[in-house]
This record gives sequence, C-alpha cells and structure tokens, in this order.
Amino acid sequence: MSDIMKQESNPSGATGMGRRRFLNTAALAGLASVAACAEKPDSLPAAQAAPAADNAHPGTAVHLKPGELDTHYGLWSGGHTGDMRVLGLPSGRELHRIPCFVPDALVGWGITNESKQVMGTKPDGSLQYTVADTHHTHASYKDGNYDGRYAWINDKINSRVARIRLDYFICDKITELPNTQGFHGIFPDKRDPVDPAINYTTRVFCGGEFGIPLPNDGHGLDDTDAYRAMFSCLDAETMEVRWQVLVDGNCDLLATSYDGKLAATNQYNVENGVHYEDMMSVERDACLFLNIARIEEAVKAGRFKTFGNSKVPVVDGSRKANADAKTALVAYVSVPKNPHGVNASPDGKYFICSGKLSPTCTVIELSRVLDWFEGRAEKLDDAIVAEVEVGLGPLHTAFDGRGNAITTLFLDSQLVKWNVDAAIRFHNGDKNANYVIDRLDVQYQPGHVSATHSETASADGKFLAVGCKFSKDRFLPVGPLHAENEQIVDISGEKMVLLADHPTRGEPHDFIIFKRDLVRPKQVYDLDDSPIAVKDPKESSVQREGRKVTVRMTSQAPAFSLREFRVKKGDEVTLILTNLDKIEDLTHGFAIPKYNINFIVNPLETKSVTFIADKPGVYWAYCTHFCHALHLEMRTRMIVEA
Ligand SMILES: [Cu+2]
Repeated sequence: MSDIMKQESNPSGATGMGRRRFLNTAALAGLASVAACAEKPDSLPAAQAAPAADNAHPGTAVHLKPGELDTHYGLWSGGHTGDMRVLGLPSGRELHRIPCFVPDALVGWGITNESKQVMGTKPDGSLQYTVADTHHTHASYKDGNYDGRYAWINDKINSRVARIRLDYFICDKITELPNTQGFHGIFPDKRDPVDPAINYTTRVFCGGEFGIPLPNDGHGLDDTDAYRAMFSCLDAETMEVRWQVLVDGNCDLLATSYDGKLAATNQYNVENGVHYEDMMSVERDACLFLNIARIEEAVKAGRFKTFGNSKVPVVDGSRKANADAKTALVAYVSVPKNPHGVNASPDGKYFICSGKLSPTCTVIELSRVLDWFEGRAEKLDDAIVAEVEVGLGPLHTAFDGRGNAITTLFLDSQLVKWNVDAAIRFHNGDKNANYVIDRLDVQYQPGHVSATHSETASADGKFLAVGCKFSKDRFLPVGPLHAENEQIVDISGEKMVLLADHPTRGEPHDFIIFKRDLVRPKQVYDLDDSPIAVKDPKESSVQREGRKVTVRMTSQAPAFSLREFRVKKGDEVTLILTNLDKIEDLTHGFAIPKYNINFIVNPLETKSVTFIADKPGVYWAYCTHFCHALHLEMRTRMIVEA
C-alpha cells in the first residue's frame, strides 16, 4: 500500500495535517496500488459497520417492505451503457434505464426509425455512433428548484448531449457539439441573467475537456500550443448550440449561479499541455466564471469567429484576452493545481472547487466575482473567501442545506462534512474555528456525491449517495470486473450514518436525487403523440409504391391486427405498429427473426422500423414483451416471396 494511504486521517481536519501540500506523480501512481489492495482485504482500511438504519433514523430506512414506495427518484448516469438510470431512493432499487446514446434491445432504441432519428444516422441509415461514455446528469430548474420538465446527460466520447423528457422518461433530442472533444461537465442555468421574468432554465452549458486544433480538419496537427477546448451553450428547448467560448485549460465540472449571471467550470491544465507532466506543471489552475450576459452581448455585437463548417459563434475566453475586468467575458479565479469538481451551495452564495491534487477545498464567493466584473473589486483573488484542508483527494461536494458541505476524499476513502462559514472564519485567522464536523469511511475511493436536492434552493439534508469507484470486497466476486459501489448515507443528523451498499454496473459517475412528487410520469401514451399512429385495427394495410412497402398494423392482446403480410424479396419495408391496448403496464413487443428487429410499444404508443426484405421465406414476427395468457400465441407471419 502506498505511503499516501498509510497516512491517517486527521480527526480535526483543521490543523497540523503534516501532509504534503500537493500530490506528485509518484503519489498518483499509488492509486494503482490502492486498487491492487483488493487481493488482500486484510490490508484495507476497516469498513465502518452500518448501524441499523431503522433504529438510528426511522425517517430514512432503506429497507422498504414489499409494496412500499420510495420517497425519492435518483437520476444516475449510466456510464458506458450510454443510458440514464432511474433509481428509487433511499432503497437504491433500479427502476428503469432510459437509453440515450447506445442501442437498447428492450425498447428498440437504435432499431426503430423514431429512435434512429434522435440518435443520428449515416447516409446509409446506420447509426452514426454506437458507443458512449455518460458522466453527468442534471435537471431543469424553476425558482431555484427542479421543475420536473427535463434532464440532460453528456456523452464524453462523441461530444453529445441528450435531453430526457421527464413526463415519459424518454430521450427526445440529442445534439452533437461542434469544435469539441471530451465533452464532460454539464449544467443548466437556473434563470435568465437579464430578464427577471424568466425564472426557469433556458440554457444548458457544456464543458469541453480536450484541446484540439480549431478547426480540427487536418490542419495544425502538431501545433499543440494552439489546441484549445470549448465551453458551449445550448438552447434548452431547441437543443441548438447558441454560442461557444474558447477557453484555456480543460473543462471538468460545471456549476451555475441562482441569479443566472454566472456559469463556472473548474479548469485543469490551464497550461494547455498535451502530456500529463505538462498538465500538472504549474501549482495553480483556475475556476473559470463566465459572464453570461456579456458573452451574449458580444455575440449580438458580432464579436465572434466561426471554425470550419460550424456556424456557431465562438467568442474569445482565453486568459490573455480577458485580463481587463471592464471587458472580460471570463474570470480566471486561481485555485490549486488540477482541481476537480465545482459545486454551487444551496444558499446561492458560494461555489466550492475541490483540490484533487491539493488536500483543500476553495470557497469562492459569487458576489465578489461579480464585484470584479463590475469594477467594484480590484483583485479577482479576493473572491476566494476560504481555502481549507479537508483531506486527501477532495473531488466533489454535496450540501445539506444547513450550511454544511460534504466532500468526497478519493484517496482517504472518506466523506468529510465541513461547515462553510466556519471554514471561512478559519481562513480569516480564527484557528479555533473547527470547520470539520464529521468523517465517514466509504468503500472505496469515492468520486461523485450528491444529496437530496443538493444543488437546489431546497436542499433538505435527508440523505446522500456516494459513487465509490472501487468495490473490492463489498460484493460477491464475479470475475475480474468489479461492480461499483453506490452507497447511501443518512445525513440528517450531526454524524453521517452509512445505510446501504448498492452494486452498479460501470461506471455511473454523477447523479441527482429529488422528491418523488416533483414528477408525475405518464403511464399511457396519447395516440396523437405520433403523426403516423394506426388508430383503428380497420386502418391496417399493406401498401406498395414501387419497391417501397408500408405495413400498418396494431397490437391488442392477444393479437396483431394483421395475421400475415406479404412482401417481395428486395422490397424496402416500413412497418408501423400502434399498441391500441390502453391499460397501464400493457406493453407489447415486436421481433422479426433473422431481421435483427426487436422493439416494444407501450400503451397507445406508435413505433416504426424500416428494413430491406432481403431473405425470402416465412418469418414469425412475435410479441417479445409478456402481455397476456396468450402471449406466446401473439404472432403474425411476414412472408417474403422470392
Ligand atoms: Cu403481446
């Protein structure tokens, strides 16, 4: 085990930590040995026993009796599976997966015409992309709280952002960001910076992580000094990219202010290096604050460029071009090197940037950033109201709505709960200000953390979830690939109490948690949701136009409206299926053997598929989603004539 891991946590957390101020490359290499420790469970830090939750905090019992419902929804990023996962909390039960970026065999995502249109296709009709790496998910706001309209999720690999409608819990739009690689942080605005009447989300901000040549069309391949990353703003309704800001450094996480005026991204590699030793060569990086009103004025005034084929206006947010507060679009607030995660406190006052390589969290007061922009403060550094030690490897912060921050410590495998006001007093010289309130061991190496309504004005401090990157010995071994460990923690009292472990498939990263009454999902579609709905079984038909054949049919347990349909070899067949069963929970499936087709139709939902009937023969198309006692008999024959 590395020396770093052997160092004990300082119980006060406030003084005499005696640790290296910053981690170096050798310490980072220690992370590998942390993972390797899994072979020797005895050498691991002792897991803290979970007290019986029901006795300790009856309000947050995680073990629901059969038939009992969770009190909260959790929206989890699906990681490699490119979906959004819906959990019931605090039980941690997985309720649903909403496919976004990657095909899904249950709902036929990537199979149906409707989903392909959302996902994007090549000229030959095949999907543009079939892999994804989702990290972060956030939902739309109104008056500083979630309004239950939309959620958004990123795909880091192909720089895409997906929107999820929270009425049907489906993905309805995907946008690919131009001039961007490694799209990482995402956050919607919370209101308009100028128009006070617009107190809800209208913009979605996206942070580009990797620097690339602009345009990235084969020119400037080796001119690495010119590689730059891009911060983007999308229209929340149209999902079109409104504008972009060229920035120094690599965008990690994003946060937005409650007045709509500022968006922030914690920026590592402001050196703009292309190798890791270059990326960590300077002692301080920056948390960037974007002045939204000024950027939009600059775009309106035509002070922008475009790159390559993209028509999206790009303004200059480089450090050099933004030194003068009077004209700056972006403020570069200095924070310790390679920061990780920036989170907005629910009181609207502070953004907290975690140190990662530094054992500190930096507290930045938003009003002081605005003071700098508006000429009321000379030094931008004065916006830093605290920079205090919290433990090794601080990454992300959740809030309990009672003035406390709860930060994950990746290297210490801990959550640390600390009081923000006390940290500010300590920073200002009050050495008796014991800002660290509690520490809790988690299992193991935590990354993201979020609490109930954490980054909203109604943070209620009930419980939190922490995404542990390594589970090691916490679950039955299933071969070399370990599950990750999402842990649920009660934060309603002074001491944090570990309630439950939940294995998750890799790798979820980020999530949000909100009260269940915030959304009222629809249980049945409206026939008019689809312009091609087959509204009556009598409308069923097989229509031919040249080599194009349209098959229209309905499903109603236990039968499809057509007992058979005939096409000819080589026909382009479009099959439209409407489920006329309107009872909640009565979903049918539709699969065609040897034609790689399977999808579901929910009550009163319509979907379509298009394919070439290239194999003559009889194909039993059948219902793949259990619906009725005669489910096995629910079939139709596709007859392809030679
Ligand atoms: Cu069926």
